[in-house]
Amino acid sequence: MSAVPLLDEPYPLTEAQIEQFRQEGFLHLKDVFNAATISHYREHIARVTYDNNPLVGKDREELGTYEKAFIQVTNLWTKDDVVKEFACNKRLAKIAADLLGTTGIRMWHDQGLFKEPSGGFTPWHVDQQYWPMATGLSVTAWIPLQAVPIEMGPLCFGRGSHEKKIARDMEISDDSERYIQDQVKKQNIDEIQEPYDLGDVSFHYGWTLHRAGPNKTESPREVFTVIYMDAEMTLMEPKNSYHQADWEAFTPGTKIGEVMNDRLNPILWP
Ligand SMILES: O=C(O)CCC(=O)C(=O)O
Repeated sequence: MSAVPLLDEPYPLTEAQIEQFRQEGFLHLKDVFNAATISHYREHIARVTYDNNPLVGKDREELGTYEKAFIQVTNLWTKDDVVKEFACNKRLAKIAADLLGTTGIRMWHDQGLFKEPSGGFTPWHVDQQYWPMATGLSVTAWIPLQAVPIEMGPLCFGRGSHEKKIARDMEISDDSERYIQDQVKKQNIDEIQEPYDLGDVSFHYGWTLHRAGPNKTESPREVFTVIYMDAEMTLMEPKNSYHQADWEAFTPGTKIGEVMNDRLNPILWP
């Protein structure tokens, strides 16, 4: 079976699923891709991720909690045309538009997030504290390239936490893990952690609290993510050094107050 045509076919969402996403801040979807599609693109995503592994040559003992969590490579779509085909697929971009309720969707960036067999936990955090975006209309698609049982470190979400304004200025670290875990308990936020079957994809807002456990298996947890934003998203004035760094990395040609119409932010839907 050819993998490619499935990439652009719509995956219809029900009103109930859209409502659930907006209330809970995340949504876990089944059978978004078939095994042939994932295995075709996995090979290319894995090659580009390992070829650009920033941890090569580093002493594992010297790494901080965040670096121990995974190999992280961004903007794979700019490094390989086959990965670009997958990262720019219309199926996920249309789901992002339906969930955010926007007429158009742009790429913010993509990532390979590979938790090695020894990979540690991913501390609690919110993504959008890193991004100089003027509104909260951003969403990440988390796409496992193999099934992810609990012992491999799937994502865990704080239900409804995108509305709570917790730790919105905390970088991902041991401190964010401690502080957010404490707030999750104090504020009775449900922690939702589920295994992923091959073909599952989850979506979470940029302001949803999330973490992941360590990878206790003998195999790498290979995950690709695509981060989407409203096609009308404008660049806000940077409020921290991460905003400044991500401005330079992910939308360098955009000026403050402008729509992020950089060559790195193509419109993916419609
Ligand atoms: O894959 C992980 O362990 C963390 C991923 C994450 O934080 C994200 O995709 O926003």
